Amino acid sequence: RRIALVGAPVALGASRPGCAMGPEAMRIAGLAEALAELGHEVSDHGDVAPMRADDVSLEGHARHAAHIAGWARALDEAAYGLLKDGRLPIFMGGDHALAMGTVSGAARHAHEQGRPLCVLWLDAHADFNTPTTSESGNMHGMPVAFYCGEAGFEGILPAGRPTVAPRNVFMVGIRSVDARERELIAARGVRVFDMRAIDEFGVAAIVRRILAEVERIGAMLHVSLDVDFLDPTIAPGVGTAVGGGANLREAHLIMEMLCESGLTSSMDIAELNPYLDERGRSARLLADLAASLFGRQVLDKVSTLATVK
Ligand code: DIR
Ligand code: MN
Ligand code: MN
Ligand code: MN
Repeated sequence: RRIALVGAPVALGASRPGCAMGPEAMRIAGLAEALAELGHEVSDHGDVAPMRADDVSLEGHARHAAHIAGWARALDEAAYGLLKDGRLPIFMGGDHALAMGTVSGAARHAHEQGRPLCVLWLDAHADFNTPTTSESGNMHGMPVAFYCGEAGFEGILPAGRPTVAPRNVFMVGIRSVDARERELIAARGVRVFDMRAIDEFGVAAIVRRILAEVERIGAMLHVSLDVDFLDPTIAPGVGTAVGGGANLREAHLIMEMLCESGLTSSMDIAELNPYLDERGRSARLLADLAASLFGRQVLDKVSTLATVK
C-alpha cells in the first residue's frame, strides 16, 4: 500500500505540554522504516502547520478554540487530499484534538466515494465532550462529539461538511467517561466496548464483530489510536494515563485482525507525550503496533486452530 506519514504536532488540546514532540519521536522510533520493510511504499510528508482561524470563537468552555480550529482545517485538508490521491495516511500526533481534522477529512472523502465512514476509537476516554459539557475545557476530550456533528462547534469547518454517524463509531478500551459525556454517547447510540467488555468477551470477539459490521455496510475505516488505550505499564508516554488498559497482546491482536481485514483506510496515532516517556519506549511500542496493523506477524501464515496440530 501507499502509506503517507504526516506529523500533526497539535499540543494545546491537552493540558500537559509535550505532545508536540510526538511526530519526531515516532520518526526516531523508526515507523517509516518498519512499514517500508513490510513492502509498503512509504513517504513522510513532514509536519502539517495549522491554518489561521481567528474567526472562531465558541460558546462555553473550550480552551484555545481558534488555535485548534486552525489545526482542524489544516488536517481536514491533509487527510482529504491524501486519501483522494489514493494514499493511506497515518497521522502522528499530537494530542487527540487532531482527530477533529483527520476524521472530518476522511469522512469527506468517504462521502464522495458514496461510502460511509466507520471509526475505530481505541482510547481510555470517550472524547465526546462539547464546549457545553466539558469539565476541563480541553479540546482533546471533544473530537468525537465534533466529527459526529454535535452542536457547539460551529465555524470550525465550513458548514455542511459530512459528519460521522454516531452508530458508526466503535469505541474500544473505554474506562474514563465524564457524567454528561456518558449521557451523550448513550443518547447518540455510539457503540461502546469498555474495558469490562474486553475482560468479559476478549478483544477477538469484539473486533470480529466490529469488522463484520464495517464490511457489511461497505464503509471505509479510520483507526484512531490514543496512547492511553494501552495500559500505562507498557506505554507510560501519555499525559492522561488511566490504569487497567489494554495489554501488549490485546493491542497486537487488534492490529493483526485489522491487518487481515484489509479494511483500514486511514489512521491516527495520538497523545504520545515523549517528555513523559521512558527513553522512547512508548514510541517504539506504537511503531510495533503500526507494523502489526500493516503486515508484521509472527509466522508467515496466520494461525488457525485447524493448522495447529
Ligand atoms: C476528560 C479527559 N474527559 C476531558 N479526556 C481526555 O478533559 O474531557 N483525556 N481525552 O485524555
Ligand atoms: Mn483520546
Ligand atoms: Mn485518552
Ligand atoms: Mn487524552
